[in-house]
Amino acid sequence: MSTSSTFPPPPALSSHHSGLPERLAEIGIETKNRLLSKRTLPESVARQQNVPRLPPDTNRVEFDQAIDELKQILGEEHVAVNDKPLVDGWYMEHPNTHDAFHIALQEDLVSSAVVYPGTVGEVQDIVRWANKHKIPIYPISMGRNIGYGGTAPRVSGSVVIDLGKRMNRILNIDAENASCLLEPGVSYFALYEEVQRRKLPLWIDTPDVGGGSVLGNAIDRGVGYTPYGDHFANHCGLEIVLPNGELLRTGMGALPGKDGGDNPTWQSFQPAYGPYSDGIFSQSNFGIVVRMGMWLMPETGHQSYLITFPRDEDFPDIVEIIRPLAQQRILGNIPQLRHVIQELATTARPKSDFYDGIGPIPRDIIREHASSLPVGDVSWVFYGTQYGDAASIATQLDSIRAAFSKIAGAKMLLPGDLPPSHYLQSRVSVCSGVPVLKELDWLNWVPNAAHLFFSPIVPTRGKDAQVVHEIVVRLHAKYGIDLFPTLCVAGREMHYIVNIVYDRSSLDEKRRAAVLMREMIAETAAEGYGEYRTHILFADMVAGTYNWGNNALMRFNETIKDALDPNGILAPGRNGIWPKRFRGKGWEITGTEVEDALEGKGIGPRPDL
Ligand code: EUG
Repeated sequence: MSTSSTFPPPPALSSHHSGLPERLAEIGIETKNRLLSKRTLPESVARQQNVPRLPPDTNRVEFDQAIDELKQILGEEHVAVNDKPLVDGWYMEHPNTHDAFHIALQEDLVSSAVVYPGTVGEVQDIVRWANKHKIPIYPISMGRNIGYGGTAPRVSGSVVIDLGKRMNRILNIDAENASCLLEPGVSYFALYEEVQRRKLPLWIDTPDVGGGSVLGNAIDRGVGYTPYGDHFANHCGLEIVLPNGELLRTGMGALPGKDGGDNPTWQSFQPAYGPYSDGIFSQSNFGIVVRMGMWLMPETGHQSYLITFPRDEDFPDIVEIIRPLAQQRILGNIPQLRHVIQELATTARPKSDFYDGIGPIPRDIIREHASSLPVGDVSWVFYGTQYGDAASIATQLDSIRAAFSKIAGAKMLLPGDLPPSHYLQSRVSVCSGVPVLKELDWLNWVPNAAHLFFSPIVPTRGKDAQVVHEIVVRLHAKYGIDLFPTLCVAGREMHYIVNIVYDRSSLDEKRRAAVLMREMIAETAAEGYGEYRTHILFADMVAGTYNWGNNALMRFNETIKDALDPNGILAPGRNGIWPKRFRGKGWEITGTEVEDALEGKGIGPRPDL
């Protein structure tokens, strides 16, 4: 592998809140060079649409005036108009101007400006400014909601509030309570390093890649892979700027601490008294979360492993075996079940190394190459981790081995059975709370790779899993797209994550990815399955599937939205929730709008274009 530094090294955590820790510096250079050296797109192209893209219902004079006022409030240097060329960058150097993994045109989801508050008070000032000028604002914590929209506002011309750049303090780590209190700009990388620096016997919980915001991921209900992997379930206490500029603390934080201090149980008890309000501030546009408490896990022994299964048809049986193991909590974490195609992709080698034909890589070609890879010619690969002391782990592994041995040919491998470069070694880190970059390797599959997640929730039951799997397989084949399934399986449901990897330089690949998403959302919904999270461009469609009782849920959400945000300034359209000002005026994406945008028709009504 070449490590020649053709590109400047990624930013370091020591100088950038969103940077890479020193321990990953070398890997960061390799990852970046590998990804960027395969790029055929130029770093940027001239923008075709109005620059800057103005907020809706305003003109250039009003916009400039409003921006001048914002600069007076925050300081000139903390407001940047988005008028430069758009640069997609890569994971560690992502833009805050647009969606780096654009699925429509690069310019179809852009901000007018970005603002960098340094304090909670400044976030409140920005919200009041937005209400005064009726300019939509779109908060991001760090902007690494990759595959779900990144930093892009749903309404182009919104002013992005980049919270993380200047609000990135770890406000507290309480080693006795095993909890922390964080600002939006604290990444998994940063939190991990600080816990190590303080030599605390605590784990953090990280998703597959470690650059994201701990706070942002939790309020988007992301997952990780230690026993504390349900991030929203392990948060404790929020501080929120409401759309009218007021400040709210939820949970025990609503009870003032002694002498004006924080409540001593703010990070200890989640719901406190009265309605449990935190939920409505996750995956919503009802408030800007500026502080979050998070539980940390006492460190323990751990053992990662994989289990291979020989046949594609083993899939429903594997799911049936996982269910009781997960319900009994014999499985230590949320395991991942992947298809063997990902053994190829996680080598970081391009698809063209394996197959230079047109269309998806055929099953027999996957088989042929898998045969020479460490796991061999198998079909499904289960990645699990067990926790506790050595004797307990040994007992757990015996139970798990025995359960899966009902599938003929199932085989368990431990990290010592596999080479240092194998993907399982990175699972050892992730599943013990050590954030890494490894998962990005499969973005080398095609040049200019971007990815988009399809994320339905499916019962942990063989026949349900099979229904969704068949829809997904058939539609991927129909649109000629390689299928990368990663199933995060719990005792009663699984997140059936499909990673659609496409070449950003190809309008045709983008179109097929968009149609594939649209049809998968519709077909799975018709069978009763729905997504837990989605890209901003598919939010209306997904929200639209949760329509029981004449859209009772959306009408409830709209009632809350209109009460809290009468001017409709906060992240309009996020998670499919449109404030009154925008509803029914051509913003909702319910049909072929994304595909149409690829023909230059834009997203939403665009009188300014
Ligand atoms: C993954 C898992 C997710 C998600 C996006 C990606 C895993 C990728 C469980 O949720 O939303 C390897």
